Amino acid sequence: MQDIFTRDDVLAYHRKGVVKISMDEMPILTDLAREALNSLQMEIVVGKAPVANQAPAADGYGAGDASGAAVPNAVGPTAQKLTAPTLNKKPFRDVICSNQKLVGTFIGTPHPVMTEFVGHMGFDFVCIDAEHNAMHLETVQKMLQGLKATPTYGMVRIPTLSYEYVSGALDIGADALLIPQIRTMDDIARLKEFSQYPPIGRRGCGPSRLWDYGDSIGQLAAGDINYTTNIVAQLETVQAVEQIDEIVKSDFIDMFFIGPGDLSMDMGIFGQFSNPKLTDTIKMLRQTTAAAGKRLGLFAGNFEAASNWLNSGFDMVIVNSELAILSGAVAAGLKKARGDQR
Ligand code: 3PY
Ligand code: MG
Repeated sequence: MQDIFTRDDVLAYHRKGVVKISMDEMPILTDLAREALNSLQMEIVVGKAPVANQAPAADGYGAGDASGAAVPNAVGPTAQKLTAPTLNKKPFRDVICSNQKLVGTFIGTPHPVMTEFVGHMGFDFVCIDAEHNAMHLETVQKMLQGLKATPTYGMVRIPTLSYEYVSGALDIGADALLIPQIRTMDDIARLKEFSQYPPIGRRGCGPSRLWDYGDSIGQLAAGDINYTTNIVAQLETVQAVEQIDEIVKSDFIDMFFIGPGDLSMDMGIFGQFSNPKLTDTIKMLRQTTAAAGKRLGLFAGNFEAASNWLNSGFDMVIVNSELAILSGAVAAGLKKARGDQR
């Protein structure tokens, strides 16, 4: 009798870095198993699979080649792709660097229930905002864990440009980092150093959540070593705007993101979102980033503004925050319930 192969069976092989599952005869696949095989780019091979695709040694590295050197367990298309943080999702790199327009929202509530809840609402990603809320990396990690069971990606806005936050937030499995308050080329150089593995930068590697606590760290040797590192840099200071021609040349930055609140404040016109000084600057930033082949996102106060920005050529919007959306919905609902009497 044929075996029945479930999604859990696929995931168990995936966790071990197996790309081609070798079986004596083709099992009966459940719909979810078929879906998981497709999304993880895995396949079932009837007969013997190549040695390199067999289950790894328990230490997360293969037994070694003839010279005794350790070889990574997984080779092939999924070798560069993450397991823990992006389970059942394609790597965020394939999304953020594609032509897909992205819609997200900031998360200000420091709890995994909120990311889990919002993660099922249909946003492409949420941005856990550790710049403006009281949450440190332990909390952010739990929030990313809450998101794991959802189809939504997890970006993290770190509070300061430091080795601890950049490397730490990547290690706990952020699909992308949003970096606020970039001002100088020195900031860009430090960001590069902190976020990229050698020889490009000096980020250390370790058995973090990003690498399944060590189980999949062998993948680091199997392809583009910085494949999982997605960096979005904010343009929200006058200094950064003045140096935009240099800043856009940063090849390790995957997308830029305008913060109109801070930018307007730095320009001395805080909150004047229709002021031509601000709107002309935003236009110039769109043109300059586009000419450099860079993607550009922008903060939107509400869904209508988000739709306008996307229709006018922006690649990504972060629509306010989950708390602001809740607040707006409650205000509108109460007004309706009370017949607009107050
Ligand atoms: C700003 O408007 O300053 C922002 O950072 C929005 O995210
Ligand atoms: Mg800002």
